[in-house]
Amino acid sequence: MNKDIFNTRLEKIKKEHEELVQKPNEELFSSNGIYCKYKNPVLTRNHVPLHWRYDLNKQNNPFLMERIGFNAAFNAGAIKLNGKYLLAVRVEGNDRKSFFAIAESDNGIDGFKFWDKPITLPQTENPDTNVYDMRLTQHDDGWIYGVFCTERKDPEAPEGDTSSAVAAAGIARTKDLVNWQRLPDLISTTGQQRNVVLFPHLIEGKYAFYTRPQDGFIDTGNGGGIGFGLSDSIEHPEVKEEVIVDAKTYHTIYEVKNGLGPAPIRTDKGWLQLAHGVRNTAAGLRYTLYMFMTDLEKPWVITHKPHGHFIAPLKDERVGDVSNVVFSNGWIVDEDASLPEGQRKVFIYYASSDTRMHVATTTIDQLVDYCINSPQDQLHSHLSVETINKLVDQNKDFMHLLD
Ligand code: M1P
Repeated sequence: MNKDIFNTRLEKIKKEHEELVQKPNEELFSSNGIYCKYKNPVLTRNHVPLHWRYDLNKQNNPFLMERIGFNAAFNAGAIKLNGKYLLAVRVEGNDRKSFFAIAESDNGIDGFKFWDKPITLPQTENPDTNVYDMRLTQHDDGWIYGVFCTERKDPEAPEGDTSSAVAAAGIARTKDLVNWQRLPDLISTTGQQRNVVLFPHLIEGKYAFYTRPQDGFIDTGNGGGIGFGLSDSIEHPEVKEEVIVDAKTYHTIYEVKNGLGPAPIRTDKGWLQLAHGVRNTAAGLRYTLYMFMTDLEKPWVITHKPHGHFIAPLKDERVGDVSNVVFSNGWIVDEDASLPEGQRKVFIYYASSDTRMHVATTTIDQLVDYCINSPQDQLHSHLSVETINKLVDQNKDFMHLLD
């Protein structure tokens, strides 16, 4: 009897998992023309390999029950390596601990499959309680760096406070995403850090980091804004001074806080930057993605910044563990994709509501056009109306196109 349960369940579980992993994705029509979203998420908790979840020995597990449960697969770093699209996924167990695992696809839009085992991340002398949101940077020095948030209980927390935590930027490096070397956590003088991103080149001979200084674990307090600072060394990373690249600002989509997404993409017009912005609402925090461009020589200076959000949570994306959130820390510029000469495809990987991963595709040309030609946020309603009216006037001679 138990043997039947085991075998019946095994066949069903295997079939469902295989169908999910093999499910073809479908590009959706984009009315904004800036990027295309896709019908299915590229990764969910159900993609987690069966051999991480079930004890497959019938003797030990006659009911074929899940022994280890997984809650979410989200906030993935991304890189293309040896012709494969790879995501360094934040996988979260039912125990709330997240860790990193690599998922691989041949085309970047479907067929993502986890490698055999999660990443074994070496520890510093102060072990991480939780790790998440790895940004991958292919650096000129030949290493691939993973910069992530490491969270530990606040040693200053008063007795009975079992929630207060300290966030810092952990750093590890690898050549193959399998074997990782852990470096010390980034030291910064501006409080806690999350959303830290390593810039791919040295600046003035130093390692450069985008940062997000914050006073507390959740609240950025007097800190906040996307910062930028230099470190003499990567083996002893320390940023002594941070300049603010993009400050949090009243009545914007990044009023409460913001943070850089993946490492920026170089174009001949400047660095393309993707970030998340957070605002408060009666229904809680709302996270959207926005873009800006920075100067080629001074990647801490913004040159263009379209108004408002670039990607917002829509439909099913709006609901999950932490609802009304989109978050991105990974994108891939595809040098090999079959586009007309000179055009490069971009795969933007984003998570919705701290639950699952999606992809959106576009090109460098579209993103540059979007950044340069979209109006800026003028910070007042009447100026937004002026901006709209300017477009309406410009369209005067073309209105017949809408007949
Ligand atoms: O829950 C939404 C996001 O919250 C944090 O981001 P930030 O530090 O900008 O508030 C992170 O925990 C992130 O992982 C999460 O998606």
